[in-house]
Amino acid sequence: MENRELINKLNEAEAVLREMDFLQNHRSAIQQLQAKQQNKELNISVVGQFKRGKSSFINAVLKEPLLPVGIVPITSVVTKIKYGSEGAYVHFDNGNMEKISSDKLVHYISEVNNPENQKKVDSVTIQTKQNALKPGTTIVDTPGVGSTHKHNTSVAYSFLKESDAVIFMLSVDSPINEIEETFLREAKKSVLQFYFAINKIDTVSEEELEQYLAYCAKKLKEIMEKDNVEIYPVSAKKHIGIDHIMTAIDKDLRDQGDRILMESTTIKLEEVVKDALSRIQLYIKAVELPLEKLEDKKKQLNKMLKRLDELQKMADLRMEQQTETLICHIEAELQSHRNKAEEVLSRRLDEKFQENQAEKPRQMEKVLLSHLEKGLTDHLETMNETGIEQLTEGYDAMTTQLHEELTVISEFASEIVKELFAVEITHHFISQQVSEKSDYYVSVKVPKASFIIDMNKLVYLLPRSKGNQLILEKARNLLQDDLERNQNNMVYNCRYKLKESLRSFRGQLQKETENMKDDLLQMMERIERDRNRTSDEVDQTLQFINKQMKRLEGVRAEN
Ligand SMILES: Nc1nc2c(ncn2[C@@H]2O[C@H](COP(=O)(O)OP(=O)(O)OP(=O)(O)O)[C@@H](O)[C@H]2O)c(=O)[nH]1
Ligand SMILES: [Mg+2]
Repeated sequence: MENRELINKLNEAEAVLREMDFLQNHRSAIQQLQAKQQNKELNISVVGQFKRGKSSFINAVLKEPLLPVGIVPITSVVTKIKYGSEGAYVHFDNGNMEKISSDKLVHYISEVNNPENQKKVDSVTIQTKQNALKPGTTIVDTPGVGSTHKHNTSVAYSFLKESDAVIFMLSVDSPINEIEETFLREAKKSVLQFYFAINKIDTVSEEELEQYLAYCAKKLKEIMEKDNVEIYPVSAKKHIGIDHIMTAIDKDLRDQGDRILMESTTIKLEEVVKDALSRIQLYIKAVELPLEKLEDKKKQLNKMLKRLDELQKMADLRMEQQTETLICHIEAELQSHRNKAEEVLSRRLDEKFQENQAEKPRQMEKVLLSHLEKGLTDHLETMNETGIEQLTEGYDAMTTQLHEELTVISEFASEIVKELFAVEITHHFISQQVSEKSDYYVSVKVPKASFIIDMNKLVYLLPRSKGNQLILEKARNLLQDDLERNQNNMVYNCRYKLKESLRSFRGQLQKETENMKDDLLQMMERIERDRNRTSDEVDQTLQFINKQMKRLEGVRAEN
């Protein structure tokens, strides 16, 4: 398709949508595409799971530490870096814009300073004269997907729709996981041009890197359904490989920039038009229904929406039950470890006691305590690892289930529409899974065991056998107390982490179902409003909408 032709299609789609008041979101999506196409603006987004080094990578490209980086999820808003006279601008959700100095960036971009994007920032734009950037090309830092900060994931997912090329950031310290796979599968629906960067190569040997690259190539070809994928090993920290990937991207943009932009715009135009058409079809079907039938459908819809509420409540309840079961399981597992530790360590204390009976109480105390300390530390570490393992497994199972529940609910909603009006509408769900051990920010800590035996000084003055006996008893008590205290602590931490996750799952589940319900109800309301007009008016509206639909179908057919 020629560029001119694409611009004509965009104009045609915009003109059609302009006349349809219930499709104004679709219209503004088209307007954005028009502006990008006209100004030849290309967005290259750096995307991937959190902490893979996306912001560090952009800093390395720009050769200056412009963006905040860190070991916890950092980037919380989309940050666009373009060529232009130096300056940083914050764009707020309400349309306002504020110029800020670059040392203030962190106040808006970072999760810590702007948690859950409380400051309601839509995006931040940084202009720089850095020659790594060509005019018209915007490199975009996006929040990482998959962390417990769910809003970061949604922001990254929605920005895919504005991306023309994607630098997908992976890192040698982790195999490609489900979060990344799901994200990639979604990304390839909206973006055609991919560059895979494998970061942090400074942390592995050449041999390990070879292995990792071979693994990645195989896995990525499978996910992308391609015979070949281009992979670029880099170290953002040590500035290795940055020029290589950027030169490749530059060359592609120089040689094929127009084609990349056109193809990308074509995909996006198709997505918007397809969605708009399904909504028009639904509208027409509903308007054409005889009034009593429409009443009937409305009743059915309300009934089904109630069922949607029930589904949500059931999912919610299941999650809660699962959390409780998991905690009980972890508790039991820790208890059995604790019993074993107590048995083993008591026996060891007894043995040491026997061996050192001839020693003075002070020496006996030293021997017993040093054995106790070592033994306790080992056992507590094992207990802690077991706890984390169980938690990770259980958490994994829970998130997988949540995703399944969400899919069921979403399919149910689509079914409602299909059954009532015979129109396909898809509700898009973001699937997330937090599965890595390193993802536990509320870590299960091993509290230092306290090894001070509060011995009455008199014990040292008692006859050797009596004094030693007392010291053994104290050491045994200490062993029990310490195991108990630590076990309680570990269970408490697991419970806390799980409850927090449950709270955030719930929020998401509720939000998604509410959105879906609102969407359906609004549609229905509108149809009802139109139905209250005279039949002539309705006929006219229908004729008009049918005409508009044909025009929109025309835009689609030639794509
Ligand atoms: N060793 C090593 N560490 C790196 C490299 N690149 C980034 N890091 C470290 O990885 C951590 C995460 O880096 P960021 O750049 O903040 O990662 P991000 O992907 O932008 O993270 P989010 O914004 O939370 O999604 C930081 O501690 C960086 O110092 C690298 O090439 N080598
Ligand atoms: Mg970042």
